[in-house]
Amino acid sequence: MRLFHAPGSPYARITRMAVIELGLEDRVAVEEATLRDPASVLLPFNPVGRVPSLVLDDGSTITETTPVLMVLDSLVAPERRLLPGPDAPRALAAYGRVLGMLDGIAVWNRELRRPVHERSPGVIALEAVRAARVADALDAEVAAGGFATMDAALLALISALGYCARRHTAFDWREGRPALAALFDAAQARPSVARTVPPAGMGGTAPPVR
Ligand SMILES: N[C@@H](CCC(=O)N[C@@H](CS)C(=O)NCC(=O)O)C(=O)O
Repeated sequence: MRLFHAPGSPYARITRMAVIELGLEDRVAVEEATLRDPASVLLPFNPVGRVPSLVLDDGSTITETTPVLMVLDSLVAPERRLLPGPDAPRALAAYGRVLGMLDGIAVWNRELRRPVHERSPGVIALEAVRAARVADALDAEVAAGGFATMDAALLALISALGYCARRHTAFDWREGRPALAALFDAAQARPSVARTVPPAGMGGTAPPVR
């Protein structure tokens, strides 16, 4: 299998961390692709052109983070799987919340990558408030003992916060959220986290957004 990613993508990072956590590095080749590039190696496999994209041995290409995680989980024993199911509603709710926060942060970041005169102050304000509101809730959940298990919710949270730390510094998520900060700092020693740290800066391989 081939997992296409971009080093700065927080969504792809979730799946790259999953490959390492699940011990699948000998079965999944992790390959870099350029984004918003008509010559990208990704486009023949995925016309959407987004990462993560997982190309299976039968030629199917699985896109979007959660379906990719479903396939990766299917390769390991049930007790090792990362995606929570409906039998674990708290973990499933946590995963959804983090993905929702990340979606909002991605919209916010996209605005900041536009030329200043093309930015929407309204969208930026809305997403800044949304991100702060979710981060406050997540900080309370962590303080109450949440996110204590290695699962997709924790990987998504570490990836979202790591994205802000390295590529979306407009969001000072640490301020007033000590539980989140402690969780994030403690996670940095895990090989899956340490080996997938995104490059600093907003640009990456993608051209500016218009
Ligand atoms: N909802 C998607 C989001 C994936 C996504 O937005 N990936 C970005 C990188 S962080 C991308 O590939 N962007 C390229 C583009 O928009 O053309 C998922 O869950 O995987």
